Order: sequence, then structure tokens, then C-alpha cells
Amino acid sequence: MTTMRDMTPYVVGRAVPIDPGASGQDGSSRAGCSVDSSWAVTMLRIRHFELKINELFARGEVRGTAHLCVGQEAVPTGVCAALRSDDYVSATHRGHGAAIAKGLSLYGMFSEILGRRDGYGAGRGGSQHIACMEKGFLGTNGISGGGLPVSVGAALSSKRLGLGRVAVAFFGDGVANQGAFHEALNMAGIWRLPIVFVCENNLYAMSAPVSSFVAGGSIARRAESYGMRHDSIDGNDVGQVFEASRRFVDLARSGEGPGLLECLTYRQLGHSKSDKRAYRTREEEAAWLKRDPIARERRRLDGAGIMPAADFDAMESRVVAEVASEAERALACQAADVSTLYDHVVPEAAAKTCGGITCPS
Ligand SMILES: Cc1ncc(C[n+]2csc(CCOP(=O)(O)OP(=O)(O)O)c2C)c(N)n1
Ligand SMILES: [Mg+2]
Repeated sequence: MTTMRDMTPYVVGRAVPIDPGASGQDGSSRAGCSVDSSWAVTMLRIRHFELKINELFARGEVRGTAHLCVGQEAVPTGVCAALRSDDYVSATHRGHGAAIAKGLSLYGMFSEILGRRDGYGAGRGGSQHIACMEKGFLGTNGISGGGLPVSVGAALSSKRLGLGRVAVAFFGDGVANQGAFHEALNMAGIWRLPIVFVCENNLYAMSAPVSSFVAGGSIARRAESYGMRHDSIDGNDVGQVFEASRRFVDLARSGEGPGLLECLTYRQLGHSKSDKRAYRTREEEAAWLKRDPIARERRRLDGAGIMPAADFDAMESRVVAEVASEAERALACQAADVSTLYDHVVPEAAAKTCGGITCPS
């Protein structure tokens, strides 16, 4: 009998792009590297936003749950740096980083997660329902895989209306076996849509290691079945993520069809708030901490003579102060108005007695 341990190990190497001419660059190239510290600032803002949410959660200020992307910051940062501001992004349940990288404000995000009126959904949606159409941010999503068809629709509208916009769909490794994933890739493939599917492969779906649930040993290579280019890269190297994203986004925008980019990364904290992380070892965690994307960018900026480490640390302190002050502002904001709970959900006439539930007025 085959046990989980006997299974083919997950391929953590580079997959072969289907169209080497179009996307066969060496991803380790630093040619497109940020010459300033803008990627570092974005990653620091994501990191300290998430740590603040963690703190607010412990203080009982955040209702429900929260899924934090500490350790994965290079993926949304590098991908969104390759996008135009009017491009579309759909994110996952672990989507705060994507929202920040797409330009949403820390204040609006804190307010939403804290259930305040100034939140992106007036405080009604929380962590899993943060969206901002003006920024092309189609939403975080509590349904695993729920964002993929949404981004396919956005890409279809862009193509049909000739808008020239590209859609990105972030998804976790745990989504690669879902019907929505295969349907979305198939539609994008047959219609040659301007979309890039970005897998944030953090090696686990809750407690399940990716090697135990991906038949065939590679998520990236599944793209071949749908006739699209793919690549598998180091998702903790923001420069590499940017380079690969730029290639895929540019090809999609110029009518060359969709692609799947798999970014290998690691979530440093638990899946959500009550996770003791019994399914992985402290040694494995320590090894990945050494590959922390922010520490790596700090070393790169220092080594390249762009920003000395001391200046980086001062910049980080400024980000910490900014995050703290935005959180305080959001805490001071009025709580969501419960009587508006059904706004935008059901027609106004039915709102007050939706499904027999009386909406408090
Ligand atoms: C359709 C659906 N099935 C199951 C869940 C429960 N669930 C929430 S997160 C998660 C695991 C997701 O793993 P992955 O896609 O790898 O993302 P990660 O949490 O690692 O970022 C599951 C199964 C869900 N939210 N939606
Ligand atoms: Mg995962």
C-alpha cells in the first residue's frame, strides 16, 4: 500500500515554460531590480500591518478570524509592482498583502477589519471581504478558489471591451485541486485571456503538506494542460517575483494569452489564529526564517550600495510608526452601522426582513 511518505516529492524546481521564446528568461536576472527601496517599503508595510492585526486580535479588537501573510510579502509586492494601477487583482483569504500592494490604504483596511465605518465595505465585510473597485482590487475571498473565476470575468471584459487591462488571480496551493481552478484555467486558455494566475505556494494548505495532495508533483505544470506558459520561482526573492511577473503580465497585455506563475514561499505564522503548527517542525521553520524576504531585500540594498542597513532600519521604524498611527485612527472611528448590514446584498424592500431575520434598525 502506498503511504503519503512514498509519494513523489513535490517539485520545488523550475518548471519548463511552454513558450521559451516568450518567457524563457533566467528568473535570477536582477536587470529589472528596483533601484530604490519601494519594494522594501511595501513589504515592510505589509509585514507590520499583519503584526499589528495579530496584536489587535490578541487584544480582542478583531472579531472572527484573520489569516496573516507574514513571510510571504515578496509575492504580492513583486507581482503588483509589475501591474498598472487600472489592472485587476483578486486575492485569497490571506489577502491583506495583495490589497496593500495594489494600493489600498492602511487606514481603510484597519477600519474594515476592525468593523468600522471608514472601512472599504463600511466595516460590514471584515478581513475576507476587502475590495476597492477604484484600485482594481476585486477582493479578498473567504472561499478557497473563489477569486479565480472573478478574475477570469475581469480579463474577459478587458478583452471584449478592449481596455488593455490585465487581471491577476492569486491562489493558494490548496486550491490547485478544486474545480474552480481547472474551469478558470480552461476558460482563460480557450479565450486567450489577459490573465496571470499566481500561486502563492506556501507548502501547506492548513495542516496538509503540498507533497501529499498534488498528483503529478507540480502545480505549475498543470498549466500545460490548458496551453499556457508557466514558471516556478523563488517567491521570497522580490526581484525574481517582479521579473517573472513583468514577463507574464507584458505577454498577457500584448495579446499573448494567460500564464501561471508559481511562487514558492512560506507562511511564518500559523494558518489562522488557533494553529499550534503541530504538522511541521521548528527546524523547518528556522530554515525558512533564514530566507525571510524582507531580510534578504535589506541585505541586497545594503550590498548594492543602494541603502545602508542602518537607513533601512530607520525606514522600518517609520513604517512601524505609520502603521501604529493608522491603527489608532481606525480604532477611534465609529463602529459599523448594523442597520446597513443588508445594503448592497438584497433589494431595499426586502432588506428589513431578509430571510425572516429582522435587521436591527
Ligand atoms: C471552498 C472552500 N473549501 C474549504 C475552505 C476552508 N479553508 C480555508 S483556508 C483553506 C486552506 C487553503 O490553503 P491554501 O490554498 O494553500 O492557502 P493558504 O492558507 O496556505 O494561504 C481551507 C481548506 C474554504 N475556505 N473554502
Ligand atoms: Mg498554502
